[in-house]
Amino acid sequence: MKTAFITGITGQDGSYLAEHLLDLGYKVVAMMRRSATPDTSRFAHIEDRLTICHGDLMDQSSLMRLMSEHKPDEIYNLAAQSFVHASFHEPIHTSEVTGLGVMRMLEAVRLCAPKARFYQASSSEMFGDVFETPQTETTPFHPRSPYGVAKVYGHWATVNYRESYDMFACSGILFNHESPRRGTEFVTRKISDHVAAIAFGEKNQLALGNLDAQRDWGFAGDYVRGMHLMLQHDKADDYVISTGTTQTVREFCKIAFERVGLNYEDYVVVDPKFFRPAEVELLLGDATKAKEVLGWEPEVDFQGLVEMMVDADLKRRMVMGNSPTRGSLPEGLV
Ligand code: NAP
Ligand code: G4F
Repeated sequence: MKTAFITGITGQDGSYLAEHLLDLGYKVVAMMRRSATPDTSRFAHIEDRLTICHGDLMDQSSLMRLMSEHKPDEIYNLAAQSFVHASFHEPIHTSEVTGLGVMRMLEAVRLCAPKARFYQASSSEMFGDVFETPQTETTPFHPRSPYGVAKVYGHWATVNYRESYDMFACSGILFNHESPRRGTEFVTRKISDHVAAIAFGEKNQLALGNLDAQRDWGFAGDYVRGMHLMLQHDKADDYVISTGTTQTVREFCKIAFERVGLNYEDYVVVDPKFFRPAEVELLLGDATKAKEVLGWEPEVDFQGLVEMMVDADLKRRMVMGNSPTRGSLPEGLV
């Protein structure tokens, strides 16, 4: 039985990847950092099948200890300070975790588990002020946030360790991917949760920032399959994972509100406090390489993703015995 080691198990992707690897028969060792208020809710349904361990991307010795102890076959480095907006307020912390944290992981792997295959969670945010559209593995980077800068560092550290030490190290350049388990600070989940709250009469308004930003949004459950496929190939490489379609935040709002029979224009207001010092205006990925080399394809489209997220936030309220006071429930949920 192969052992996979995941950092970032409390996050969105950690939970989907752990599920996928357990289904494939892996032993899954998953790392959490110490917290006074640990939140295991995203993986509670599979917790008894995981081996949970404690470590922190800020602490080199913990990473080396865990690599020596578990000697994993595959390592998925998903942990990061991943919220772009917060990276403007906490640029040093973001650089430490999201940038230097990757180097700490690579050193731990090089010294304590050099035969392991390593996956780095790189990001389309690295393209930033894009040089070309669509973006591919060869598009130059121009990051627009401390988060993006830190991800570029982590990406090149991964490439450098592959070239310097012959390590099997892959960088997955993943475009935005969402799900009902997405944090509510990110725009898609903020919208889906507010749509449900508005339908149930808990809220009257949704305040957002830049409605014209365009993103290539996919489903997290599809994207973790891509991570795993990268580590199964006979050659370590870098891959874009994306849907090849792009929509605005406004379009996300429109479909999400339509799902409950409401018009987004009646509820959405723009609040400049959600604007960023520098914005990434347009992301659109070309995942041809992942399709041709790995056989990876997304299964959930944009409309399906929005509806899945809104429905989940509606259902969460319905099981608590609450009833909607505005609009109408989607047919399948009535
Ligand atoms: P997420 O939900 O924000 O999860 C981040 C994880 O990192 C959490 O488990 C968090 O733990 C952990 N973490 C933060 N600081 C840590 C530290 N110092 N030591 C150990 N763990 C730490 O992010 P996600 O959406 O699942 O994304 C997974 C990865 O993919 C991230 O690296 C993200 O930057 C990257 N990525 C995401 C997307 C996307 O659209 N989702 C796209 C491209 C790349 P706590 O719960 O303790 O905070
Ligand atoms: O949902 P977001 O915060 O995601 P963003 O900045 O694209 O970053 C996400 O995707 C990256 C991949 O490209 C990941 F690497 C990163 O870890 C993260 O998962 O914002 C999306 C867009 C932005 O243009 C933002 O300005 O939505 C715009 N937006 C408009 N109003 C808002 C809001 N974003 C947030 N979070 N909150 C708003 O009220």
